[in-house]
Amino acid sequence: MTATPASSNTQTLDFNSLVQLLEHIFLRHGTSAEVANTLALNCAGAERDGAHSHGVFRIPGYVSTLNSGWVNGQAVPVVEDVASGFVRVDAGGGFAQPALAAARALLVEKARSAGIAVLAIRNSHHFAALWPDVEPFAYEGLVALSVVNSMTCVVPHGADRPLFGTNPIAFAAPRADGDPIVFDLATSAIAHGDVQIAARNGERLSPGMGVDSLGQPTQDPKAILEGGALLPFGGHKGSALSMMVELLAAALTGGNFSFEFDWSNHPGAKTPWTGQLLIVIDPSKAVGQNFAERSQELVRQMHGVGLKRLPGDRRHHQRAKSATGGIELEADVLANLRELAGL
Ligand code: NDP
Ligand code: PYC
Repeated sequence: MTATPASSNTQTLDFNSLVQLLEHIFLRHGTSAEVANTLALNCAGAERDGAHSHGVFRIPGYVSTLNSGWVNGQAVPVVEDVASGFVRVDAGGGFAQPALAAARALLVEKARSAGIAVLAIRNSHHFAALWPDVEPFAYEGLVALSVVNSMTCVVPHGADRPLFGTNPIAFAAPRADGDPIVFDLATSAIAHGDVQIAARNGERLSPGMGVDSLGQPTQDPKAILEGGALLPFGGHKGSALSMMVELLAAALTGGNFSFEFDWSNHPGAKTPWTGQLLIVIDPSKAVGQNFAERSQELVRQMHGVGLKRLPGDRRHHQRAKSATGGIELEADVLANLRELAGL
């Protein structure tokens, strides 16, 4: 494992070294080798791309969850071929990413033959960024959309108590010249992970993100975390999207709504036990010009009207930077990871 000092309080690791370190942690805390590899690649990829709210910041939460017995780190997903365009997976109370990996080949085969295919994952825990689940499809020329619901912490627009999760939506589409177009956004005004990071760093939030335990607007992340709640982004519009995520990721898959699970008997549990839906489309079935050329034209026009940053650009830029300069971690964070790995 190579780590070089970047400055007095940061160290730099290459991607494979970080993956290995994270694999050690997952294995040491009871996952199978396959689950350890899948989660380590996911988490290291998020850190590499600068998606800090779902990179190594999440490792203590994974560990406390595994230790609490809330998630099955050894689960073997059961894949069901339901129809020409529909695949179901029972994740067995394990993580969603191994369930996706187990069903992926069948899903792609169906999308390529039927033009569109749905993957409905249930009985699953998703604690990660969502873009890693969709981006690889776009590199294969497919369009992919995914939604996952999380845990009750968002007040629906017009209500006075939390019900929805932070419920992200991720989308990926190929384009002719360049990285795929990818966006991945929580339907809450801010991801729960970013509220935790702000609280840790003693920062205040922008207005309109959350309420305190009395339902009063607050910019204090601790007040949101300690009995308060988040708001949807964009008022009634984000709230409608969050409702859609609950319907697609839970009602349609057979998973739990964000308000349906009770982890109170598992102190340390952090991973939402819900469901996830993916829709994969083969654009070669559509009429007209090559889709990737059309998406490139859209990007060209967006740049033409002055757009400097597409969604996904920041992550792709950070990925390229990490490939040459390595992944920088705070020395105390790296020391904690090594301790969790027993190294
Ligand atoms: P952000 O608000 O940081 O970003 C949302 C999207 O907008 C990204 O695609 C981002 O691209 C893009 N973007 C951001 N700023 C700009 C800009 N100025 N111009 C153009 N595009 C921009 O993400 P969220 O805080 O909403 O979510 C963070 C993460 O949390 C996501 O990965 C999400 O999946 C995850 N999450 C996971 C949950 C789970 O249950 N597993 C629950 C909730 C959230 P870029 O990536 O390049 O910055
Ligand atoms: O950041 O909102 C979030 C989140 C919930 C579950 C995993 N991440």
